Amino acid sequence: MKLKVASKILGANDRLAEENRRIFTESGVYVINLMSSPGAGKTSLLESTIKALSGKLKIGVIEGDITGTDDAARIDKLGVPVVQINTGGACHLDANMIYEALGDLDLKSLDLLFIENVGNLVCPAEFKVGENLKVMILSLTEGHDKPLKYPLMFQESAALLINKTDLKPYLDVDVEKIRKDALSLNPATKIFEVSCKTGQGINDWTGWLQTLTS
Ligand SMILES: Nc1nc2c(ncn2[C@@H]2O[C@H](COP(=O)(O)OP(=O)(O)OP(=O)(O)O)[C@@H](O)[C@H]2O)c(=O)[nH]1
Ligand SMILES: [Mg+2]
Ligand SMILES: [Zn+2]
Repeated sequence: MKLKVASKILGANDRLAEENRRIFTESGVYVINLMSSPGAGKTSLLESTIKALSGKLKIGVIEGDITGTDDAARIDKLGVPVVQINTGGACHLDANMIYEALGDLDLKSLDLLFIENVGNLVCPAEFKVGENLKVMILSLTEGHDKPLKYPLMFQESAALLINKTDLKPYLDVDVEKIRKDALSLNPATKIFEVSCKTGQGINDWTGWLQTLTS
């Protein structure tokens, strides 16, 4: 009985995600659902990406947080359209939350929309929101054991950004193991080693984004 209820709820979410997908396609906007643990660098990556693609792609952002507007304020400073969703306790975004935010964005004016999910390495990967792709960040400070402990997000993501590479000299972390385990879970995943602090690797990432949206 309990399993039946859970699958019904997911079914309803999937249907609404399809509706969001239809709206995005009609508007000609490419949508990326960006996921990671709290603090891995989602907003920092968006800041670096927006700066690097300024004048090349028109970017918008939906920020998801349990509470507060700090992340939206960071994006707003860069002059990019942004909507903040507060989930009021929920630890992931779902399709309905995104649907309700869409009225506050001029989708037709955008090439690329990022949805920054709530910081959480587990359930954001379970919910479609209408995105073209899911992308995740793992920062080096989280450790090399994460792909095998939290496999779903690695399986679901078309790209994995390994962030905070500037901290490598200070950490006992095996980057090759992260790569190997992530590829064993999802052989098609694209891996980028980046530092949002130094800018290392950001051009490879934004180059890939441009191929997706061209
Ligand atoms: N050393 C270093 N610090 C980084 C890097 N990227 C992000 N940070 C720092 O990590 C902290 C968290 O970064 P955010 O971008 O806010 O992380 P987030 O994933 O958006 O966090 P939540 O939205 O709270 O889940 C900040 O203090 C950043 O300055 C990096 O490449 N190197
Ligand atoms: Mg953030
Ligand atoms: Zn959740």
